[in-house]
Order: sequence, then structure tokens, then C-alpha cells
Amino acid sequence: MNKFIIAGNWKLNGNNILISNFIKKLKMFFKTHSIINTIIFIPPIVYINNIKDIIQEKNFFLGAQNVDLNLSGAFTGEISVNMIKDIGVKYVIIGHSERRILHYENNKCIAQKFKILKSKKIIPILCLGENLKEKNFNKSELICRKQIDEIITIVGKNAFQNSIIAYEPIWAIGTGQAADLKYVIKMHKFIKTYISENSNINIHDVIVQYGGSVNENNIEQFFNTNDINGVLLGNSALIYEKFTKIIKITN
Ligand code: G2H
Repeated sequence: MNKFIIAGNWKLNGNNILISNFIKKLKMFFKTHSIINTIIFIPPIVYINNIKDIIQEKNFFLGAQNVDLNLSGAFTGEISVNMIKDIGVKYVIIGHSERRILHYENNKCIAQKFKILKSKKIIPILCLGENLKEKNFNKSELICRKQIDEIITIVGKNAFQNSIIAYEPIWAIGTGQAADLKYVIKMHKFIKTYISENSNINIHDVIVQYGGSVNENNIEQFFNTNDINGVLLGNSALIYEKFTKIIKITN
């Protein structure tokens, strides 16, 4: 069975002191708890030095929130896959709805980022999911299908081997109200089936996390089903007590 994957995305939050204190406490936590799951910590990349202390811990990995689709050159403000690989990053979030909406990243651009990550053996965490209007018009599956199709077209039929998908219905993000478990399971089953039928991967090897207002009070339900392989946390990853409670419940 795959390990449960807990990823904490700090988004545009934190500062030197906050992140150092968080990591100091987390290091102690790792000393006193034997962690069997995969924990991915995804801070703003400028705080990478604050994490160095903990990066050697077993089952603890560093992630980045974004990557450019170019390797080098005149691309002011961007960070390349070689650069993040250099500093020990193992996972990168791409296709987050905040980047799709606020930074106008379309399926093609996201697929190109996916491709460059795979070429350098960095594991993509591909976020996908529908907005409320699309859900209300019964278009959730269609939207996810389009997001998946572009990856297969640009990256190829092996794309989803050793990759992670995070199903994040946009209407549940940052609201404090996670999507209903039955609905999440239905969507995860759909995503796994669709990917396995349309590319070179067995359905049991398709890894799908759920993201959208997961917290210490609702984590148990998402953990107790084989269709959900992990969670992508936003707000709950910012508070040490919440983050470690989620790790403990799922350990
Ligand atoms: C969704 C999630 C983290 P939150 O973006 O990926 O954020 O848990 O705050 O809804």
C-alpha cells in the first residue's frame, strides 16, 4: 500500500522567525515520534535555509510552490527546476488554482511545467479541480478530464507514473468547509479510472491527494478511505499544533 502523503503549502505566508520556530518545534516532534507517512513541507522558497536543519529526517521532504518552464535565460523573477533541485527540493506544486486564476496559467503551460519537472526527476504535485459554477453545471469531470488530457498530450502516456495529483475543488479552498467525503471519493475514483484508462499506469498506482480546507477535525474521514492517498494542506499547515495533530492522526 502507498504511504499517506501529507503536504503543507505555506503559500505567501510566514517570515524568518515564524518559519524557524515552526521548524525547530517540528524537528523536536520528529525526534519523539516515529513517522511512517510522507511529509512534504512547502514554504516560500526564500526560506529554504530555515528548513535545512530538518531536511535529513526520514520521510520529510522539501517542496516548492512553483517552477518556471524554462531552464535558464532572460526570465526575470523566475526560478528554474535546476535551481530548486540544487537546493534539495523533491516535489513541486503546479496547476494550483491560485496560479491558474491569478497568474493566468493555462493547461498547456502547466503541462510544460510538468514535463520539465519529470525530465529532471522532480515529482510534480498537479492540482486540478473545478470551480463552483462548473460543479453546479455538472462539469466537474469534464474539467478534470481536460486538465489531465493536456498532460498526457504534452508529457506522454507515462506522465502519471511517480507523480502526484491533488484534487482541489476550488469552491472548497480556504473556506474552512471541506468538500463532502462522498463527493471527494467519487471524484478521486473518476480521476484514477480516467488516468489508468488513458495512459500507462495501473489504477492502484495513481496517487491522488485531496486539498481544500482539510484540518485536524476533518482529516480522519479523508484518511480512512483507500481512494484518498493524502492531503494537501493550506491554512492547517501554518499552525504547528494543527499540522502535527494531522500527522499524528494519520500516522
Ligand atoms: C488548497 C489548500 C492547500 P486550504 O489550496 O492546497 O488550502 O487548506 O487553506 O483550503
